[in-house]
Amino acid sequence: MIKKLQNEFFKLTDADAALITSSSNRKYFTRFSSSAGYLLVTAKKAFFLLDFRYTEAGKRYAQNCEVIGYSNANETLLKLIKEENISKIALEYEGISLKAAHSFKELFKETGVETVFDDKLEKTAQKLRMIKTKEEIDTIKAAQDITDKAFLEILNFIKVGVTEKEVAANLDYQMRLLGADGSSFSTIVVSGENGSLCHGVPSERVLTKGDFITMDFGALLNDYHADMTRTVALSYTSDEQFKAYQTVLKAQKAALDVIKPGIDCFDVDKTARDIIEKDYKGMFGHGLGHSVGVEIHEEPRFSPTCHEILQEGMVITVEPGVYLEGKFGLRIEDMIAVTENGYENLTKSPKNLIYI
Ligand SMILES: [Mn+2]
Repeated sequence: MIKKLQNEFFKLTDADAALITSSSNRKYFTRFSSSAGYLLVTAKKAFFLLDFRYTEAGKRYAQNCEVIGYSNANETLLKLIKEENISKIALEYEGISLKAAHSFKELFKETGVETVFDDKLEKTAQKLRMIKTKEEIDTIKAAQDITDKAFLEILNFIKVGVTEKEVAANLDYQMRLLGADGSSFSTIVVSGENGSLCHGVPSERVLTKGDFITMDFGALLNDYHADMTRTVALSYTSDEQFKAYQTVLKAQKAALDVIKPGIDCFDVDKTARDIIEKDYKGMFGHGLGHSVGVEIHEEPRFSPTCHEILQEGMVITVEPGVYLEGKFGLRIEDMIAVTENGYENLTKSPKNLIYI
């Protein structure tokens, strides 16, 4: 990954080094996750500065870089800058605080080193991260496999009388038992009238007959995220619920049908949105999907504002929903990988309406 960054970035810039501070880019380029650290990249070399908590593990697991332990980050950075004859350093654009950007600028100025504030480093990293390697896709597949298995398990747990919180806890537990490192994000379980809260927090609400139960969850594995949503019905559905479900399913299938390299992300979103808007105007207020990788939400997106063109190797969710305020809501989410001629659906769970 670092080789790719070196090849792409130093063609675009007159900086002779890049300082990567965001945890997601550190993780992406070194395959090593840490809560703090600095990755200094030049055209030929890469140094990963880590504090005592991570130095030994970093030396063991971080890839394509030299790990250097530090007790004083600034001193170690300045020493390296001198040794490598660096005169101009690029910082990231997003993922760095204004405070950190200013203090780096001041620090570097002391030694006559210029700081570059543009978005080239950011954009290069983003472009690389959009296209997943086979190894990355295999990791996401393994994470999704755990997620699918946890879904089958939870179907045995859901019954009248259990709470949303209990369902969420059990989903998390099942994913852990199946080998996940954790959950990709705080598991969402919303039921009944809570279902219209797309990203609602699981509550003490007790499941009752006639509920739609929406579960949005995913396993985290080796720093890669899985993400899926299913809505199931407890015992029975009203005509209104049934119709809404069929509409969302139809919209999702239609969107999936247009996915292949060369298609504008906007058009995939529009395909699903047009179907839902016909009967449920204004009730599908979020984007159709987002990419996943070392972060749960990455670029590109299936949304009314994203005009990125689909390419082989992108991994994106397709998650239409309908939310009737204070009544019920539902969402169906699959995660797909764009292939040479179309896509592979990484989510294997059934999506015809399940009654428990
Ligand atoms: Mn999602």
